[in-house]
Formats: sequence, C-alpha cells, structure tokens
Amino acid sequence: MITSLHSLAQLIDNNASKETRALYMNLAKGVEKGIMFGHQDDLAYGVNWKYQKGRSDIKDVTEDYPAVYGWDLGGIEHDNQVNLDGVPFENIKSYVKEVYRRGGINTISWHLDNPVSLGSAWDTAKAVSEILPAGKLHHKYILWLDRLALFLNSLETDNGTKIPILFRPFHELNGAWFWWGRPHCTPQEYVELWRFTVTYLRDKKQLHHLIYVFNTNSFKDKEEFLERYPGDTYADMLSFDVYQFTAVDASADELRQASVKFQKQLQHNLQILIELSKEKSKPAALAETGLEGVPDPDWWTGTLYAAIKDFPIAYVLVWRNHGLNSENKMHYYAPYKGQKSALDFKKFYKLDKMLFQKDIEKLNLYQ
Ligand code: BMA
Repeated sequence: MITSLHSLAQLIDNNASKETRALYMNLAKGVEKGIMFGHQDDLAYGVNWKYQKGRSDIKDVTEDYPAVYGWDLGGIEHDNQVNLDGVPFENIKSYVKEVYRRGGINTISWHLDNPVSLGSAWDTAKAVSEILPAGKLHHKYILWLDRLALFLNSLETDNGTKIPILFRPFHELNGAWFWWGRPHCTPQEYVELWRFTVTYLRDKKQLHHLIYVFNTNSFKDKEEFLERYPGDTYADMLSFDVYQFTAVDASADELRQASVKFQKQLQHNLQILIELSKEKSKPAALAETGLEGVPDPDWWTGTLYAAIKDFPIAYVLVWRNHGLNSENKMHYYAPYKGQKSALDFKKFYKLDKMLFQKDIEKLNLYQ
C-alpha cells in the first residue's frame, strides 16, 4: 500500500504559522509534482555582476527564476552588517521578501564562526561541548542565537506575516571541515546542540515560521546518515549535500568517468534518503550539489537529471555563482549566459519534472 507522504507529514512545531504549515504540506505533496530547482544567493550576484535589481544568472539563461533560493547567515552572530561572503543582511531581507511575494521558497544555512577560537566555521578547534548548557561558553551561544532569532523574526511581509524559511543549521554534519563536524564532537553532543537550538528558537524565541532541515554530506550507509539524527520530533526534512569534483580542464573521457562515479554516489544516497523519507513521513531534498565551473556541457540533463529524476525529492539546489575568487579561480555552479553548459541548462529547464518560478507560482505554496 502506498500512503502518500503528505497525509502523515507533521511539523515539529505545533504552533507553526498557517503559511508555514501550508508550505510544509505542499512540500510533502509537491514531491509528486516534480523537483524544484534552487540556487544559492541567486538574486544577490552572479558571474561578473553584483546587486543588480531583478537580475539572476538563471533568469539570464532561461528567462525564468529558480523556485528555491538559498541564503547564508554566517556573521549574524556578531551583529555584522554583511554575511561571510559580503552580502548585506539588509539585502538578504529584501530578497527573502521578494521571493515570498513571487511564491518561491527561501532556505537558510548558517556558517557561524567558531565560538571558541573566533575563527571561521572551518576552524575546527573543539567548540560544541563548550556551548552546550553545561559548557563555559553557553552564554555566548545564547547571545548568538538571540541575534540569529532577531534576524529570522524580521523576515516578514509589510503587513507582518512571517515568511516561512527552510532552516538548515549545522549542515554537512558528518564531514570533518566544520567545527560541528563528526570528528569534533560526539553524536550525543551534536544531538544536544541541535535539540537545544530548535527548542530555544521555537519555544523561547517563539519563532513559528521555521521548517527544520537535517543535513549530512554524502554518506556510506543508513547508519552513518542517522548517527547524529536528533529524532523525528526535532527535524522536519531530511537532506544531504554532494558535489562532483572534476577539474575544469578535464578531458571528455575524464568528465564521463567522473560523471558515472558521481551518479553512483548520488543515487546510492538518494535511495537511502527516500527510504527514510517515506519511513518517517518527512520530505527530502538534495540541499546542495554542483560541479564547480560546470565544464561538462551536458551536465544538467546528462548527469544531474539522469541521476535524480526517479527520486521524489522536493528540491535540488546548486551553490553560489561567485565568479573569480581570491585564489584566481572561477567559483560558480550555475550557468550564466554564454557559459558552456547554458544550452543544456535550457533543456533541463524545459523538462516537465524540473520546476522553476513559473511552474510553482501556480501552486500557491503558502495556501
Ligand atoms: C563555500 C564557498 C565559500 C563560501 C561558503 C559559504 O562553499 O562558496 O566561498 O564562503 O560556501 O557561502
């Protein structure tokens, strides 16, 4: 018997706002309609441009916007004006509003600094145990959460409706690169950090417009995915991140081999994710993916779509189009006008199963 996800899906926040509940039900239902396409920082900048109103690299290529938009709040913990990638928080606020007005979806991650060393999120000095309720720096974490909550609470329409957010904190938790990663805290510590964070934001700060997205990096098996899972009453969605790593100057042969390898890993993980999604009645997503510089001209239909098309995930999001970075490297994951994979991206855009702005605005996701 097939029970559809949406008849059983239930938010962990019993007091979630009407719009948040509607979005969640639609996410659970939507998995039958197709896969929404998302892009990090899409409205803020692209390859070769910054802060141009209405612009988006995806729109330059397809004449349509993505359905899902990722934003990052790294830096909000210090009350900074701009995030870790230099995007002003005031801009993020207005992009979030614009997206909501158009019926799109906002998801937020948080590359917060290391609270012990004050280094970046990638500074792996031991920190999780220090910010838990019994730790010496707990008060600092509370201050940081207060600042985060203030910002999240400001994400509202002109008439005060809070804008639902897919919140994905402490992401890629089984990786080694972030201070909350697997080698740097025990499973119990991670779970306690997650549960404390949810409880504080939901019950103490009374934020009722958040949908909590649990997120790992690619993984070996179900056990690894669930090793640090906080429990069904602490997460609303299940997701993972996986990237294809291939040099931009790879030969056609190397690209083919890398594509096969990537698809294998991706499908192995999607299989497990979807099993768990059904078992737990929680919608699933491929929260981050991409191939930096997209050197494979058919990557979108030939690699990505071919691998994900049979899996009922709510969305797939590719990372940011920064452009040339400080190491003189082109750092981007979506095509821009004239980019090598732009033609294939147009084909990808036209696939029935891939959903962009024009497809989802009809769905009224918040009603
Ligand atoms: C990484 C890179 C970094 C960036 C970080 C947070 O994957 O894009 O340049 O600072 O994400 O957005």
